[in-house]
Amino acid sequence: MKMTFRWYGEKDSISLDKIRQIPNMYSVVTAVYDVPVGEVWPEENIARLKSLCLEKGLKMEVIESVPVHEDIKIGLPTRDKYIEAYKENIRRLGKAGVKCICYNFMPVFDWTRTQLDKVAFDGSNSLVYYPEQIKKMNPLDGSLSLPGWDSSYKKEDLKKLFEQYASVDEDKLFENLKYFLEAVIPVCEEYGVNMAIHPDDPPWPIFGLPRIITCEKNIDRFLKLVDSPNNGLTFCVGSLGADPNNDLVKMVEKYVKMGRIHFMHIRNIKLIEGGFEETAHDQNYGSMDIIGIIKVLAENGYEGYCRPDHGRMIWGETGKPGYGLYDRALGAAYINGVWETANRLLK
Ligand code: DNO
Repeated sequence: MKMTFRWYGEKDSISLDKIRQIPNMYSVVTAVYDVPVGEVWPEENIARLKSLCLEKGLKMEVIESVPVHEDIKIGLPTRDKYIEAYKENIRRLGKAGVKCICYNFMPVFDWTRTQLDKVAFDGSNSLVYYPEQIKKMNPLDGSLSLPGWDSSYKKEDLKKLFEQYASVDEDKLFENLKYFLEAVIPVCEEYGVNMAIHPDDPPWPIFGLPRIITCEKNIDRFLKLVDSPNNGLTFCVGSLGADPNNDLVKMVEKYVKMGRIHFMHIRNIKLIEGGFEETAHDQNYGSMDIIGIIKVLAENGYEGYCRPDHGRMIWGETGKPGYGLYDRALGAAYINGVWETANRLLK
């Protein structure tokens, strides 16, 4: 398993100098952030990111994300031009040594939380999803701003998008995903890049928009859309784990045996009725069987990438919600410890 850390590029307040000091750090997970969704990333931007990483002894083998344009998800005729641009991005990234691209197929909204700074018993704060809060949220009234959301949307754009999605149900979304994968996976095969879809977070429909990467049945369906090893998963524990019906240890075991997990996002959440609170990564802080998951990865010789996912804000740190340095570094250290122990016990 290769340990990685998300880095938001040169504008990130967390420097590569800090990231490289986290034990066992292998690669950054980054992206070209200043190009609009659907456009081709300039080769010099990719090369610059890579050389900044290499200077610090870090690789740049994982990209999160190359975002998928909404026209592709909706299935508009204009999707073909965005798919061509996506293919070109895969080629350019593959040539630059990128091995894994994390992306998602969630309509309009990426990860969704109802509060970003819920104070916990120990004075730390973290992201939460409370059902009573989500009921009061209306994305169309223009008042919402959350870190996972594309803030460039104006109220009118959102309204239009919701109208366009009115005819897109789960089956249609699957169909559009298949169309996209059939075009991009051959390029991935040629350039040695793995596509790793990120599950929907949370794994249920929000604001009336469909969500499909939510459970074992749907992931099975997804993997068959294009049955290639390059068509795989980002197995995000906190996303899939928000639905208590998902048996994560069983799912990880199944998909790692199939060679279809390319990237692990590991974090813990505490489940509450209809929602969850993000916690420290450690097993006993939340409801996820973090140890059980890492154990099956070890037993199956997992060689893909892993990153500590969202951290809490601790020690007075402020910054991008979920993406501070300290708690994610503690998360990486915890994951390293469990991973090393699991491997030692196998010998
Ligand atoms: C949240 C992240 C997601 C993820 C995208 C991938 O913290 O895990 O925003 O990057 O869904 O496209």
